[in-house]
Amino acid sequence: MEKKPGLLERLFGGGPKPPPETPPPFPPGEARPAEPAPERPLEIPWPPDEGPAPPVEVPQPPVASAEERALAGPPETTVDYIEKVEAAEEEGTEPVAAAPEPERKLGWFQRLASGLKRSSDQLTSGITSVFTKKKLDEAMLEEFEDLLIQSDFGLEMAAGVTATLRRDRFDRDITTDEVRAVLAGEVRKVLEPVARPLVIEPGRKPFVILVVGVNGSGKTTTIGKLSSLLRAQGRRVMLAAGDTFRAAAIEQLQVWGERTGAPVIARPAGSDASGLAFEAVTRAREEDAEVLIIDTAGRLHNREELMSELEKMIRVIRKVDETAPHATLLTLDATTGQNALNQVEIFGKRAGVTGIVMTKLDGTARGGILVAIAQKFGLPVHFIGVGEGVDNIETFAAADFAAAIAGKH
Ligand SMILES: Nc1nc2c(ncn2[C@@H]2O[C@H](COP(=O)(O)OP(=O)(O)OP(=O)(O)O)[C@@H](O)[C@H]2O)c(=O)[nH]1
Ligand SMILES: [Mg+2]
Repeated sequence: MEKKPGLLERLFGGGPKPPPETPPPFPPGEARPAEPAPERPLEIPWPPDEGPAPPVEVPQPPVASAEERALAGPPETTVDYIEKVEAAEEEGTEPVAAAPEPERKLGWFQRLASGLKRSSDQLTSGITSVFTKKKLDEAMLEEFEDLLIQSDFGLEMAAGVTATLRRDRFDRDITTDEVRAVLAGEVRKVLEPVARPLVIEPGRKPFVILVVGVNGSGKTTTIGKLSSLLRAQGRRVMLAAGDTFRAAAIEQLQVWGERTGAPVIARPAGSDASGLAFEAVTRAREEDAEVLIIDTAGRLHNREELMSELEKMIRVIRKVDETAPHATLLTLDATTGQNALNQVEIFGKRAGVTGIVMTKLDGTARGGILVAIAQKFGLPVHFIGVGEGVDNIETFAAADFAAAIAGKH
């Protein structure tokens, strides 16, 4: 299979540094000792070995008025973000890549293919039942178009693939393998521009990542997986339990923090989420974290007051660092199908989403939705989630995803 030049090298190259096994003590609340810190490997004690730091009361920031908000300007656009990422990539910045060990790399495609199995099985059996005759005719093309629409690829993609087949193969012999190859090729073309790694810009410290999405879309789990990847790269990571609604949500993040060696900034359930975010960015800066990942409460994109609350959180984060959040990731549950398109649209407008993580691709036959989203919005897709475990995250790579979903193993 042909690959984008150097992609694997970019994703897997340069063996990652393991996090320190037994971090020396670093009492919570105390300032980090000022010592010269080499970029890697990490010698700075991180995280504290006494568990997450207790909540610290900080003055609540005043809420920005409408005028202040207008002066602050619109959130950063995707184009700006892509330019920044390209600049960082040119500088040789290491992207966050899912592949901590060499063994992982060996089974990479197999793991991706098994994660996408339900989608590819549905397509494969559909293709087998549509392409029953040797010569390609109009009826087969129409049925194939319907199959792609039912598999959530979107109208445009379905029409595009069918048009390619009609143009190149009409009234000629065709095998199901050839159909799969054409499908994989068309999917790849659409996905290639959006398959962009998450790059931690070196000039931004802490690099603040805000994670947003509807209820249960996989925000907290994705944060745990990302924390693990970043820690495996030897980075100092801090997490913020910005879902202050539920005690269980705070505990869930604290467990991920403990598992991955990242301190968690939390406040008691019911606290103000913006205040927590303000504290987290302040603490991450004071304590020299490289990456701060802020969890948020799940919210339906059509609940106006909850979307306003998210905007407030972003405004308050900007009071500490006007360039933050540096990445706003939207987690999308692949099992929700077409509704994901509305989520991208509204979270994109209200929260300035810079990249997508599509989760639960392992649990659905609707993986085609990722292609529909790529085609409609062109937003970067950084990762896909293919299971509940800490390792069940894959760096998004267009050609591999296309081959896996088309069942072209
Ligand atoms: N199969 C599968 N399950 C996943 C994946 N990602 C998350 N989950 C599961 O989906 C459920 C919800 O995940 P959470 O991470 O709690 O989702 P959330 O967006 O934080 O949810 P709220 O905080 O309630 O809005 C959990 O049971 C996760 O284990 C994935 O990629 N594959
Ligand atoms: Mg959550």
